[in-house]
Amino acid sequence: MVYRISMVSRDDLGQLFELPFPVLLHRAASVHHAHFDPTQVQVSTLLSVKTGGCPEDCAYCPQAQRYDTGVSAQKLMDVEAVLVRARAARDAGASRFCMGAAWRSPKDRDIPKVAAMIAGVKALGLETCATLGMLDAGQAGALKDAGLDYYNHNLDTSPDYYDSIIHTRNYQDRLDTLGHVRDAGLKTCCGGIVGMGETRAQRIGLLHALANLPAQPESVPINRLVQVAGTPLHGSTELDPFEFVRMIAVARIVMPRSMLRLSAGRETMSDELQALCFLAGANSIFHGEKLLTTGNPDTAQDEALFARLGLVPMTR
Ligand code: SAM
Ligand code: DTB
Ligand code: SF4
Repeated sequence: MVYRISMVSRDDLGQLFELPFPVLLHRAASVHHAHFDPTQVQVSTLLSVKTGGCPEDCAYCPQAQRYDTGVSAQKLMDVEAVLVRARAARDAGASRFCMGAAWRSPKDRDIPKVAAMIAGVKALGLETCATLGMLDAGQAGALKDAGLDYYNHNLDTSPDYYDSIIHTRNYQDRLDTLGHVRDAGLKTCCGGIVGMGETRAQRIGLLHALANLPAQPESVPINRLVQVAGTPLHGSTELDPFEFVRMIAVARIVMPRSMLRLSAGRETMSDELQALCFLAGANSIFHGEKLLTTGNPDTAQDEALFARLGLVPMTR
């Protein structure tokens, strides 16, 4: 469990963002080296176990039923089919397997099947993560009992930008789920998305919310918006790539012990930009041709990048 040492203020965060780029990267890399082996990057695989047809209105999401994005709704996968994919991920070098479902929240009747998936993936020796929407205390406990290591539930953005992005559940709902996750003894995977038209102050607001949770999340995914036609955020102004690196660097400095995941958005990043993200403290990627519904770099391209940079997949 990672406990917060002291409050991180918005002013502190603002000052970090304003540091000259080489100074900021040096600070972030120093923090990274003090807490992790900087040559190791965790390789995770994502699988959408229940795709599309989601009733929520998250403005970035291709799986929301209400947007015409070409994603067709599918029912919850069978356990054995999930395990086939998990075995393949393990054989391709993944040490972590994350199962995602396009739900507002799971129904209690879904939990036994999801629990069987988790137990089966865990038995393969993989670290397990699930992201299924809002949970109540009983559901969080059942997932823990099944062998779940991490639960992913993102704050997504700053509290003061949230209402521009999602209207079907509020920030407090997210904080409540994160509380149930912690109380059940699960590790928290919680981050957000940048490049949604937010200001730097709002990116700072997201990091402020994450770093000051009652316990800092053990895992922090930083997603760069994948713009999907049909979603309200399609056509958003692209974020300056150096601002994205700053986001990673500041996250690394204020959450020194968290796994920092370079998550969605890698498909449109250059190798050089990804290298800067690793230098700034990112130490996990999703591997495989697909995230949940959108594309990800080719496996061979990632392997070549690791070789060129002298990086190795983290072992458990
Ligand atoms: N339905 C569950 C929920 O929202 O909590 C779990 C799955 S949801 C797809 C998991 C996360 O994926 C979201 O919280 C969001 O941060 C990220 N995500 C979804 N669409 C994205 C996109 N187009 N670009 C970047 N990140 C995205
Ligand atoms: C997270 O923060 N990023 C991942 C994971 N958690 C589940 C999901 C990214 C999804 C990108 C859009 C898609 O592929 O549908
Ligand atoms: Fe549904 Fe999750 Fe997508 Fe929001 S992010 S629309 S809750 S699948």
